[in-house]
Amino acid sequence: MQIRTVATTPFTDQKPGTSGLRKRVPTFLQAHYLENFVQSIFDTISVPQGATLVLGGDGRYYNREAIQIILKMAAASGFTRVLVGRGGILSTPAASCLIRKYRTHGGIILSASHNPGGPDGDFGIKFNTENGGPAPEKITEAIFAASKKISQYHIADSADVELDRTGDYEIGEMTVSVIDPVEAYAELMESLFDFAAIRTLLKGGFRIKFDAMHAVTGPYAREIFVNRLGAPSTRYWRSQPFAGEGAMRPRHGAAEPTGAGVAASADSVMNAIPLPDFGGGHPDPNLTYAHELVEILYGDNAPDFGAASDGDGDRNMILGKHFFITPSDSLAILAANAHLVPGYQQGLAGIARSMPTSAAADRVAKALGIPCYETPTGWKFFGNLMDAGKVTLCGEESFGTGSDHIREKDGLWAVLFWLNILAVRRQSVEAITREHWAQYGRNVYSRHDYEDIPSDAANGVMKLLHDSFAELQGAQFGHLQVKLCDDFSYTDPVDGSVSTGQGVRIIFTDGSRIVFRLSGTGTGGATLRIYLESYEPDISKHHLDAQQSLATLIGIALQISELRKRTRRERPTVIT
Ligand code: VG1
Ligand code: CO
Repeated sequence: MQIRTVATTPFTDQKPGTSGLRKRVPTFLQAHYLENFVQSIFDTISVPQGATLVLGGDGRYYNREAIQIILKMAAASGFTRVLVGRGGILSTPAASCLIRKYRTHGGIILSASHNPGGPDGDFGIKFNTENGGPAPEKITEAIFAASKKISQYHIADSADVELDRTGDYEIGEMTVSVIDPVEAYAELMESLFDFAAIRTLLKGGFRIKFDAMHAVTGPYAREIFVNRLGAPSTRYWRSQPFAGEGAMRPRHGAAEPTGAGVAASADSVMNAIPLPDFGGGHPDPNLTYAHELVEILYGDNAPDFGAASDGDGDRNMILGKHFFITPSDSLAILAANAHLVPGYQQGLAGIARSMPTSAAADRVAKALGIPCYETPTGWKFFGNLMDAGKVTLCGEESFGTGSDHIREKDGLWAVLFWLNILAVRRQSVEAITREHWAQYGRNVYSRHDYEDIPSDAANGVMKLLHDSFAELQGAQFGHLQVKLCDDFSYTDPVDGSVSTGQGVRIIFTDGSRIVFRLSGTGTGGATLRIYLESYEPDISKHHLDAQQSLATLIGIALQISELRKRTRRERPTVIT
């Protein structure tokens, strides 16, 4: 095998954000752009002898081409084997599962998660370390540093590998093992949850609807819900899941129903075929972008349970019949009911949540007598806590929930966790949530996103807030008084590393909070997120709409940030 060394010059913008490097597709299509970043990863992790790499992505536009390039670069950088999902497909949680199962030297996941795909959409790449989790900041910073001084990369001169058929292929000395992307992950799920109980629940007429949003979870959901759990499906899905574009169309050429057809159909999994542009959708499982599912769950003859996942399968949205659960509440409810689930019956070591996530989980941790950790935004901060055995469950307000079964958040895992609880408790999603609030009180919560605003305006808002810290301290707004305002910083209790600038917090004496943060996953302009939380112990007020209950806090947030004036936006792009 011939290895080519190619001279290159650095790009200055390859700084990984909250979750890897994300850019518009045309940026990634520039000559050497992907290669530079991949070489920077390999140079940073210094590939040991005999090392294996996991490789796959969410199937978005440029996934396959990028995989061929990375395979040839892995061969040139001394890997012995690469495990790649058939068709180039691996969900983020499945990649984490494989890294751990086969003890590989980490993995590369190609995804821009919930960002839209297609030729004008986004592409992304992230590196996960040997524990299966996203590379910690010290590694992403080293990769960025390497990318700024790179002068050459190495790539094998070889033919493309057949990605659509499982089996072993050679690139020089390196073996490429094309494996089933679902099998190991589905087995892990069966080891954690009571599949027999869930099967009985579904057989008894409990109706579910899972929206894969034409993203990576389609093949996983079909295998788990339909093939293994017996959820109804009008069509036959081959047990061999996704094997590349077109290879998994339903039998008899039956097209998947769309629009009203989806609602009426008895299919438990909708939008189940991964498409390179996600069918033109925005694969973000929230009330705005997963509106098709929301309409079904809030419509006539609604199913009992609805769920959706994002582009790469690590997020989840949970809905009951005419009912929405915030991800913060979902984390707390899973924790409070974990003893009902086989994989967690031995108890929880602790819980961790990202700073902007509501304190609902803290109340459960307190009741269980276990610690609750507050980390910066991004799953990479949970890894050390899980590796050290300090926490079992983790969650973020951004529809991310997971546990120490892997080192990523895990969308389908959260759905199965809920189904397992429902199979045992035999109550509705709404009844379980209301009972939870009655016991612990309700942490009323909402997030307002102002997407794609000019960076200057966004930075101006953040600067204004910083400059106002002294003035805000102790300030009175109606019946609310500011107890503390700061920019959140975190000292990792395991390795002592410090992360600063993680979001402006304004905490009131009654425990209410406003948090301001700039997104680290966007690719155009800036996205400003405002997180709002107040605590309502009074059960007679639990039925109130969150926006109504939070109106005072929303007003304060707009006032102190001068947001409307500075961004000229009258309202948020997305409210969750
Ligand atoms: C967002 C979420 C964060 C999540 C991150 C990656 O980051 O807020 O909670 O960990 O996305 O999730 P930001 O910086 O845009 O707020 V994923 O599913 O996009 O990998
Ligand atoms: Co994601």
